[in-house]
Amino acid sequence: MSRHDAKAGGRRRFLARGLAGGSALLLSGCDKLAGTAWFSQVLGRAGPFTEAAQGAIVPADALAREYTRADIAPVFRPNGSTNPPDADYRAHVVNGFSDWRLAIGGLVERPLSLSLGDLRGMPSRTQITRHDCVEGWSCIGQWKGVPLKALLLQAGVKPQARFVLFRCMDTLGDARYYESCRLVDAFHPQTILAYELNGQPLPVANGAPLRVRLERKLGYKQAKYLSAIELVDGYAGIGGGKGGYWEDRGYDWFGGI
Ligand SMILES: Nc1nc2c(c(=O)[nH]1)N[C@H]1C(S)=C(S)[C@@H](COP(=O)(O)O)O[C@H]1N2
Ligand SMILES: [Mo]
Repeated sequence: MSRHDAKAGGRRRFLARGLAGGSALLLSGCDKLAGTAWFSQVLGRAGPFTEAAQGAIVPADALAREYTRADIAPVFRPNGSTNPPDADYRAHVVNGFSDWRLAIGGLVERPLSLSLGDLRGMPSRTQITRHDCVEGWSCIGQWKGVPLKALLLQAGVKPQARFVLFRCMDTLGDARYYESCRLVDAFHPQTILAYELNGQPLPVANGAPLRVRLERKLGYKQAKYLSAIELVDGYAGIGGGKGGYWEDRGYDWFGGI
């Protein structure tokens, strides 16, 4: 088996396990499609799915697979920043996040400032999903949080807005972490701002007090330590201009799985 074939097989398995409901159907579909030249090229990509590649195969509102309680890993492996050194973040840890607020602003009709209590008081969604890090590991955990859609509807997204930007409180190396996604990903039913992991308040190592879950995307898109959400019409002027901390360092912006 050539290196290309091995990669293609990996991508097929990745795809087959990724989607709710139609897994078997998708698997056979992929097996068939794998014989065609264009699809082999897609499968043979070294990186994650780009927007065009994923869009050609599955609709934007397709659900990520959800698992059962028996599948939950005993410890959800932390990665990247696990104990941010930033002074403002340390102060939040010391006072149990009681002064912390999530700001929602930018291109919205009604900017919001929400405490953890405000968020916990809103209708929630709980989901058991698999997190896939590009470094080559996966972990299944149960997340509880507020659907981002509900917050965006409350804030009122202005027509010029095209992307949702996530601001984080941790400095990793020389820059603060940040991320962004399309509006269609932000409105996806499984996109939540999680304040609980496996039935407990979100641990510091996994992004306390609030982190994003974008279940159709790779690990680096799951921004931890949120401080603000901004609706923007582009991200070229933000950070290194590529839409995220790891994107500025060469990773694909779409990061689809
Ligand atoms: N703010 C922030 N978010 C982040 C990171 C980070 O370093 N800082 N690392 C990313 C990466 S690469 C992964 S795999 C996941 C890890 O989440 P976990 O610590 O809950 O496993 O968070 C992502 N979100
Ligand atoms: Mo990651």
